[in-house]
Amino acid sequence: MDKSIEDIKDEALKAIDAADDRQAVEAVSTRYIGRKGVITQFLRNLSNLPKEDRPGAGKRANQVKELLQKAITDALSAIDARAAGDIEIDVSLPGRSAQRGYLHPVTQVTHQICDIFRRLGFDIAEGPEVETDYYNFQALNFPKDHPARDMQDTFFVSDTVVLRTHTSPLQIRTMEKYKPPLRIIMPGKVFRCDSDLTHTPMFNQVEGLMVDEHISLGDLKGILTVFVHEMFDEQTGLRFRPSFFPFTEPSAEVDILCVICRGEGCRVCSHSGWLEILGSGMVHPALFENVGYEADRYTGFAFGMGVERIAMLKYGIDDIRKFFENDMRFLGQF
Ligand code: 2NM
Repeated sequence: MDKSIEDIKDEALKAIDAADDRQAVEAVSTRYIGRKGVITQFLRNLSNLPKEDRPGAGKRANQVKELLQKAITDALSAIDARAAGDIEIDVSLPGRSAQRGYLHPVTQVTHQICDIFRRLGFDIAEGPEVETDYYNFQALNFPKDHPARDMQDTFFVSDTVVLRTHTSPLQIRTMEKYKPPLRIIMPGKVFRCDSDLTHTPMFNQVEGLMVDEHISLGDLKGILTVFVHEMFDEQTGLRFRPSFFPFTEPSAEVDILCVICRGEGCRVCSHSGWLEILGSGMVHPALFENVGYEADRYTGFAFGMGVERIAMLKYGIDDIRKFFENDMRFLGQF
């Protein structure tokens, strides 16, 4: 026997230490603890030793084999860890940027609308999306046989409970709770059984209400003119067109000069030069009776608009359903 087991151990450990990649470590492993390796050879040659020395030397050889096995495993893990570490500290790689969240365009436009009215002294009110027939229709002067109540337009939860078709029920609830003067604005989801290019079964509305003594159609026109100029721009003309709503008398729809052609006539405005953006009117005295206001003392105006429609006009979008498809390439543009 030319080398002692301790010499073999020291030599192997040195070789493992010097090996700086997986291939080198594996070569050391094969050379020392492989099937034809130095230790196997050493064990085979035990018979050359004096009989009494054999068990001790055999035991020691197996201990050294185990020790080398562990040193090799450790060396391999260290090499792997170093490789992983190299990637983490590669300062030449571009940084991983976190994606920043943003508000849905309909939410942004809702905020813009509410901000304009807040500056005009309106308070924000919010309320239930499931309403009774009384608040959604009856108190608002919709007669029992009004077509809006029809199954085709309204989602019924039961005979007397509906998904609100507008946010107006909240105006009744607010008037029941507070005396005039009142200036409130109500953003929220509303539901109508309807679906095409310009209608979805759920959409967002903002309605407003102002009640006091001596409120006139002039106040309605003034407030809505300021709103249009702030929401679009000062050059956006508007017109009030007579209309009908059960809860207002007189009623008017408000059109703005087409944002695309500025009145020349184009596809977007169906060659009329005008775009309808909201409905409005003077609150019907029947509503004041229903909430216990003195109908001969107070007057008020109210209006309602669809937020998606305003957003479509503002950004030139032709299909309302784009707002609800959640395609980030579309939503990310706002
Ligand atoms: C509209 C058009 C006209 C309206 C009326 C009221 C209430 F309850 F205060 F009388 N709220 N909203 C109203 C009036 C809504 O939306 C097109």
